[in-house]
Amino acid sequence: MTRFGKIVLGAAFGLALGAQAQAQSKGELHIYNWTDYTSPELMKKFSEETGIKVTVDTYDSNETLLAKLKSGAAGYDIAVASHDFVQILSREGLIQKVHAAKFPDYGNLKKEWQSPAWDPGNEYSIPYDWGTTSFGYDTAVYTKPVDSLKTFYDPPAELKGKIGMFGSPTEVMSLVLVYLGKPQCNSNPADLKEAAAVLEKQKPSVKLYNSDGIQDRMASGETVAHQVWSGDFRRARAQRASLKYLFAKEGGIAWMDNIVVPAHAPNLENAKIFMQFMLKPENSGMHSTFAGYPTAVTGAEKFTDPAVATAPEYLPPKGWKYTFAPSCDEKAIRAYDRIWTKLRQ
Ligand code: N2P
Repeated sequence: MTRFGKIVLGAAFGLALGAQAQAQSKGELHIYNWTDYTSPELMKKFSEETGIKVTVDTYDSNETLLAKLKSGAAGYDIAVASHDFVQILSREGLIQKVHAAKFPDYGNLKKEWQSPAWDPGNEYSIPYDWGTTSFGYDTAVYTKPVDSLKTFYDPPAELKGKIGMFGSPTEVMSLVLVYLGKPQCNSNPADLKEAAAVLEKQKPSVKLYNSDGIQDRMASGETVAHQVWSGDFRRARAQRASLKYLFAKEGGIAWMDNIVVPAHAPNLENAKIFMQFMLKPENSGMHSTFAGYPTAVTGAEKFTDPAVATAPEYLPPKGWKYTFAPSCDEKAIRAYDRIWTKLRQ
């Protein structure tokens, strides 16, 4: 037998084994997602329908996701990144193109979310869900009416020492800039000085800076106010009825989270199957019910629990001002990091 023949035979044998293994299992999918953001029921449905076994690992912020992928962590097939980080991840070569516009159900995406500014042509990503960022607080502890973010940046006695802040520099900076009425992705020294001063002054009133575990801290009363994402706060409120999410007069931040595929994902085809699964209204609606956020998929509403879809946190009130913070340039990111490092000393 020629050398060539052996190789071909070897390959054929390998294929036969592969096909046999496939009959039992369609392989694996490793998801890296934010905490409290992956519905176990939905993953069960995905596995039942596709035969793909899912494992989930979690993180607390876009910065953690970025650092993890930058560190060369391999093994993840799916990650979820906010809109402003999709561009950073693609620029750094940390995620790969999936050409989502070619997926059969691509048209299920609402027109306004197709080909977004952060990913023209949806080459890298499909939107997962969107929400807003503000503060939520316990009206049983702080009983006066609240309409301003000032209550949390310059808090009254009742809230001192009991406030939770995010553990993410970009998310802490974007909201304080809204409070001050300053532009996002700001590297103007005077604006940054002002923002840093607000955060330094607030610091003695802050119990912790941590984006993980907010639902538990607010539900248990460990913190009585927290910087928080809208849908996560709804879930805390479901456990403690006196909680209230603030749509502040200064406005707020909005974000769209997106499903992306890390470079070198070991199960690229399964990752694409997952993305397509999430484009089905029924699955998207199940996700919405679990996480408490509207999604970008047409018809998902029909499958979203009405109690969730009508919750006050679910959609911002008409006329409320909110900003999708853009992806910042290096200069702003470095400036935010300096403020953050000093704040956390
Ligand atoms: C995690 C929710 C993350 C939303 N529970 C922030 N993009």
